[in-house]
Amino acid sequence: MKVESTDALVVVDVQNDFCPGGALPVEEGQRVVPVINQILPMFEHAVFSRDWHPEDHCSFGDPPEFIDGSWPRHCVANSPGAEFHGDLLVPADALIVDKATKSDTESYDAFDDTDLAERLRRAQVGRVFVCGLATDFCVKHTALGALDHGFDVFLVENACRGVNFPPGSAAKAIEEMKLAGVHVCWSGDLE
Ligand code: VGL
Ligand code: ZN
Repeated sequence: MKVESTDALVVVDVQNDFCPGGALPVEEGQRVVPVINQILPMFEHAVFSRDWHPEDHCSFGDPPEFIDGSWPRHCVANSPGAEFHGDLLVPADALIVDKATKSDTESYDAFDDTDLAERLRRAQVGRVFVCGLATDFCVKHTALGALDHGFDVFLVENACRGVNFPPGSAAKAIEEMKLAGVHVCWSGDLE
C-alpha cells in the first residue's frame, strides 16, 4: 500500500510512563518505537499526541485500580514520565497535540477538544494512520475520533500495544475499531 502525500501518521502517546519502567506501563510498549521510526519518513504529515495531565487529574486513583477512571498518577505535564520515549524520532516540525490537560475531564481521543481535525483538513489530509499506546484506550478512541471527523482511518497494528487489562481487551479494541470502519494494516504493508 502506497503512502500518499495526503496521508497523516498519528502517533499516540509514546511516552515514558506508558513504557516498561513507567507509571502506567504497557507490556512491550517500547517495541512500537522502532516500527514507528521506520514508517515515519514515509509520511509528509506526522502528528504526535501526548497524554498531558495536571497533578490533580480526575483519572488518578488512590489506590489505582488500573481501569478507566482509576489510573496511577501518570503523564503529569512537564514531568519525565510525560516525555516521549527517548528513542522515538520526533521531527522538529512535527505537530504535537496535548490532551486531557484539564483536571476535571478525561479524554482518550486526540481529536477531542483539540484543533487536530481542522489542522489535518487544512493540510488536505484524507487518510489517517494511527499507531502508538495504548491500543485499548487512546489509540482506539483516537482512531474512532478520526472516523467521526470523516477521515479514512487505518490502524497500524504492529505499531500499537495495549494496556490489555483485563487480558484480551487489546484484541477486543481492534475488533471494535474494525466494526466501526477502521482498516487494519501492518507496517510492512506500507511503502
Ligand atoms: C491512556 C490510560 C490513561 C492512553 C491514557 O494513552 O491510552 N491510557 N491515560
Ligand atoms: Zn491518562
